[in-house]
Amino acid sequence: MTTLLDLRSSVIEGNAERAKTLVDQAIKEDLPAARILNEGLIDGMKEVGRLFECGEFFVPEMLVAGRAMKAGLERLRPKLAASSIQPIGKVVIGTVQGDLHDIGKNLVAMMLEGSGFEVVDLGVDVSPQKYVEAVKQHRPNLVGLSALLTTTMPQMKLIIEALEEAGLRSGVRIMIGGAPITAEFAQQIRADIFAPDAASAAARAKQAVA
Ligand code: B1M
Repeated sequence: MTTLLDLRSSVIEGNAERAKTLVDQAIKEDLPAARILNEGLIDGMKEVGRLFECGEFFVPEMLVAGRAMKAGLERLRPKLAASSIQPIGKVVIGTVQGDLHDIGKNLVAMMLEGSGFEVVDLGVDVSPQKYVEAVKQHRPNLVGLSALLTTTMPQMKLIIEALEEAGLRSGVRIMIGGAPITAEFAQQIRADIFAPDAASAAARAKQAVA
């Protein structure tokens, strides 16, 4: 499918305007949102990661590719969220302290919205204290933690401990994810749910509140 291949290239080239236009075009062609997401946007970003790993791309290229992916995702948001009616639960989500990666987290947030959750997005670089305050304020069913760096993974444990110390742990389910996160790690730090991608994050969150 040419549109999806062009969309993938627009992410790799970091062309945000073209990414938006191509998402619009794919929607007009009636392509399913999941294909636009997976074969266009996510595949493009995977290639960017590969090019970075083999030294062909550097941080600036990753950054512009990230912006193009975000621009495309924003365009796709209404289609991803189209199925939601009444909120089935509330999620507080963020990227942990020290970590600025937010594309995967945004995608998870959109899929959760699309599955009917009310989502409170705390953004990136979120401290344990900020999570504690957000849980007190919003009383969510679920707390979502995202980390993309091996150096920021330990923050997840600190957040869980902070929620325990504040007496809030038993009232929420904690879901974690991000490229370096595994089910074993989730078990080690006593998170309740691990999800390897946005689609399973939404499915597991739904199971958790059922
Ligand atoms: Co960064 N970066 N980066 N980066 N970057 C990675 C993560 C890296 C793997 C690249 C590499 O070396 N191959 C590497 C980490 C290595 C490691 O720790 N082992 C890396 C590095 C080293 C860095 C810097 C340190 C580089 C530097 O400055 N020298 C720096 C750190 C900055 C910081 O955070 N403090 C840095 C910076 C950046 C940019 C700012 C340039 C940019 C981020 C832009 C942005 O997010 N707004 C960036 C990017 C774009 C990447 C790569 C290329 C792509 C990440 C991405 O968006 N993927 C990435 C390489 C890679 O992943 N292959 C890389 C697409 C996204 C849809 O997937 O985020 O995995 P992902 O999310 C998935 C799942 O993981 C899961 O669902 C999502 C959708 O399916 N998921 C969850 C995510 N969160 C979840 C939460 C859940 C459940 C599932 O529940 C709550």
